[in-house]
Amino acid sequence: MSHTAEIRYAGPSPLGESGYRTGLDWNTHGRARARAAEIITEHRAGRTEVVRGAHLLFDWAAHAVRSPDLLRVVQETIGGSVAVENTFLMIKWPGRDFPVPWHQDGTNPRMQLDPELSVAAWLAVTDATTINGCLQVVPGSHAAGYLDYGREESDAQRGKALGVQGMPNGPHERGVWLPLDAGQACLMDVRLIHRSDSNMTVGARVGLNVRYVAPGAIRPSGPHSPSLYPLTGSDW
Ligand SMILES: O=C(O)CCC(=O)C(=O)O
Repeated sequence: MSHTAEIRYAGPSPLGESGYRTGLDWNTHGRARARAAEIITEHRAGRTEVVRGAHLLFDWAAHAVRSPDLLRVVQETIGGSVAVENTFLMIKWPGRDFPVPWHQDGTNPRMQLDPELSVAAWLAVTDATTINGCLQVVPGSHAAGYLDYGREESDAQRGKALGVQGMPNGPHERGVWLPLDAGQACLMDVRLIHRSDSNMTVGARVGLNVRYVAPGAIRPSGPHSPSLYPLTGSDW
């Protein structure tokens, strides 16, 4: 089933021409790796791949979303009042087919995010490399605004991801890999097109995806609005 973007929101990004920013830390390398070891131990038996709302379930994730370096830059980008709209913990296990198709974080059948008032973050809990499934982004792709998308064809238990229509099923000639060490993070415009590959190594890759919003960022498609998790400010 395909979806047409309700509002395109084409235009410049609060994160500049590339539409993304690296060089941020959400934790020390050692602490992030120690956390990853615990997560891997906890989820190994069930081979859990996606945990939605991780900030509501795990203390470490609730702390991670408010880590000072990250939150400072989020506030510089979208303003002083910040809430978490959602988080996804993603574990790519060795030997599992788990590519994430090209997509934009700020649009789905339930809502659209205003790109001036929202920003996505990806936090490396393990190291993320080109071989174990780090992100690949298309710089500047935010400028065209939201694109039409459809659900991927997959029978994986984790559910079907949303993919931008007309994108190749794999790397893109204009794509840039964003390898990160455990403890590092990147910020992305919510319209930036990005993807990741399956993990081809023998160890698990763990990442936390966070969507931050400012008041007024969410345009719901139906009667239900997501419940927000305020971090700063009093306008909620
Ligand atoms: O963790 C990944 O590999 C991809 C995550 C992602 O792009 C997302 O959840 O929006």
